[in-house]
Amino acid sequence: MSTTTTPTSYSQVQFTFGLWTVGWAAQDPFGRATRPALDPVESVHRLAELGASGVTFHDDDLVPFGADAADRDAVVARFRAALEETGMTVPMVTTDTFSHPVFKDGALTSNDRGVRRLALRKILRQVELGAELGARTFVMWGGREGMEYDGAKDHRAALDRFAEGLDTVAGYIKERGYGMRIALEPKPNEPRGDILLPTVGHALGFISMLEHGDIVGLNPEVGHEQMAGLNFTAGLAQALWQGKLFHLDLNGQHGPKFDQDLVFGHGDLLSAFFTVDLLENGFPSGGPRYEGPRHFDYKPSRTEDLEGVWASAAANMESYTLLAERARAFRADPEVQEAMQASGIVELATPTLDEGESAASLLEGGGDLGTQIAEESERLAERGYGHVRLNQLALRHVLGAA
Ligand SMILES: [Mn+2]
Repeated sequence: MSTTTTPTSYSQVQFTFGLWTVGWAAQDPFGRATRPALDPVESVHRLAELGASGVTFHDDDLVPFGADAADRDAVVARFRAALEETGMTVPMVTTDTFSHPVFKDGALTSNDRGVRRLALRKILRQVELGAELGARTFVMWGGREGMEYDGAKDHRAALDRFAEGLDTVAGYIKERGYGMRIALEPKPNEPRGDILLPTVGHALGFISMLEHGDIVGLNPEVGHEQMAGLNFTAGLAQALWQGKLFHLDLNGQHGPKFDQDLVFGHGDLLSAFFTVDLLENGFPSGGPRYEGPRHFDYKPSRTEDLEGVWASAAANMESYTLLAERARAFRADPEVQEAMQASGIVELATPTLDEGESAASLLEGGGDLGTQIAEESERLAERGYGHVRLNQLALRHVLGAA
């Protein structure tokens, strides 16, 4: 890593990591773990040294499943001490409602009412711990909320129960005054054949049906959208536009295949560039900005030893930092600004109708409408937009050739 691009030189950007990322021992459906389990306290120290500002975790990542109250308190006290020693924060927590066999048919949407009630208690218990540690965001990834077969769910009832569960948690957060917001994490499939709320768009639509939807937003993940062949930056942009980008998961993915969870920037690099461009520079026309942590949800590849784990954690921050530098230079480049002007990107921010103009007045103007539309279409169709030129300028900046 070169000295000018160490993550710590960009202290204004908050980099955070899930304990389950570096802590993944690399077991997969075909093979055993290739690395030993990591002590969360060691991860806090190592990540702090590398320049991260915080960690996030599922309940069971920190407190072993089944631990009694005394063991839990001891684990939390030791973890807290590590946070205080390093200055690391816990801006987000989440719940594991997918590992235990009890969740094989889902958690909040299991066909078994007893499982749904148990899931809620497990989730609410983690809300308490999150509040205790000052978390502002509570992520909910419904990894098992889904099915392998279309006939396995009554979808109306499943969506009702999903909404009921989320409203119960959101209502509790409000009632207790925790000031926390829930962020749903869409994923199209894996581990279930199909998962409910598979994309950013599905989740945004679903939130509009909730009673407490005002504190429910999104935690979009790069790879999850790309697994569905979707444009991650576009999904991120819509969540931001709707005031629903509460958190995010950065990683890398090579198109529609299993969830790779590669290092950020190691998948679709140009897409990663435009993601960082949006996060660091905002929309070209201004508007809402994402101010939260840059959170990495990746897996150090199974081929890596522990040294490789820490190198991969640093690689995420380096990728982001390098892309942020390139994105700043891209927007500041007069040639890029001119190309954006020429391509109509600036003009897109101008409302389509004039002040006081209406749909009816748009139709007025005399003459034959059919002929007018045909003539104007010919005239307006002559223009070129120059989007290819603009993309080549982006590529030059990404490659450091601008
Ligand atoms: Mn993933």
